[in-house]
Amino acid sequence: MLVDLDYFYAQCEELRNPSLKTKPVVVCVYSGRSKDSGAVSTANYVARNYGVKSGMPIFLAKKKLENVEAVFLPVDFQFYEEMSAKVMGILRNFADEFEQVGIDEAYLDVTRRSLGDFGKAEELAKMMKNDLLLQQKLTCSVGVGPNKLVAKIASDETKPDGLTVIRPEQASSFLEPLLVSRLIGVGTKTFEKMLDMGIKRIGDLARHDVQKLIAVFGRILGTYFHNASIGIDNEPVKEKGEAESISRMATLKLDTRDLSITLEKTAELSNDLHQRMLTDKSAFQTVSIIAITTDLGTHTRSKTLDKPSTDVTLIDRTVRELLEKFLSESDLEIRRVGVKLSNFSGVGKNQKQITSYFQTT
Ligand code: DGT
Ligand code: CA
Repeated sequence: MLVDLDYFYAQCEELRNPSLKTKPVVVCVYSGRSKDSGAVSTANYVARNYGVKSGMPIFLAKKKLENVEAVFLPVDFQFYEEMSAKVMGILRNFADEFEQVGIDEAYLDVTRRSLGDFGKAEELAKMMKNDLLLQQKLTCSVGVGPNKLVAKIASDETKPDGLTVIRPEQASSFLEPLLVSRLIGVGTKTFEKMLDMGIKRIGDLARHDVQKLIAVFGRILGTYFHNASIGIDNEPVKEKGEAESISRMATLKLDTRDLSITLEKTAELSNDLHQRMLTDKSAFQTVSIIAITTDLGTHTRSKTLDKPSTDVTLIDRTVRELLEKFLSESDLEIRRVGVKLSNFSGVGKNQKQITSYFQTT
């Protein structure tokens, strides 16, 4: 089962202000460069009816909602993370195995508790949707299928507040008419390439010779596309451990051994990491630098502090110390530099982290 919360950030906003429900609501990531610069993170379905979409520039969303009483709000990750943690706590109770993906999605393996019966799995999905609505006043869209791949695509079939059940014997006929771009791994470029090969729908992909797919996409991807097209997927639902570390890397403008040039770059990286850490409400105890030298060698130096910290100046001080040490031990020039924080503790440690949209590396 794949559970995907509907218009998640905007639904969270409606939750704390129910009067928004009837209005177009647009949640924005403001870049701060000018008043309306930035992008739409998500919008409720009222706003979507006017053509507003995730990723769209804010000024364009405003244009689409001209003369309409629309509400534009800045993102409040902390609130969405709190809601997400509550939701995931409820969903977990319905699964034999549980795997959260991103802030508002999770896979639930319900094979054992439904005894492999799709009718029972459907009942379970209805109960889960009901619990979520009663306890958190949130709606979601659910796909039930023989594996993760089919469940995920099924969850996108009916939105919002949908439930689509695809039994094993229905999987290939369900997939057949859908565009190949519905498959994970088929982005714009791959889609264009497939169109050139005469492959538009998943059924076309299924009929395409697997050896030809391998010739074009390589063995791993070619085999994956072939299996996916006929609904085969053996990936287990499994709990992902917490990220043990977070890191940021950047390429220097010039290869260098200059400490201040390198520190200028690492300061940007540590700022970014610090922001991310505050969102996770966690504290680091180990700081590392990663230096990729002109010979493409990777060198790491680490220091573990006496106690956990959330202090960005302490990151910078430790990075300086480690860089000085590295430069004194090596005579190579640095091409790419990175900062890594690890050994986390803190209240957010068991919370899942923000989706990859917001990660810069
Ligand atoms: P849905 O599932 O179609 O009803 O709508 P959402 O809004 O839940 O979309 P989903 O599941 O793809 O993404 C979950 C959250 O991630 C969403 O509420 C806001 C954020 N997000 C999604 N796409 C983008 C994007 O293109 N840019 C930014 N900044 N955030 C995004
Ligand atoms: Ca969603």
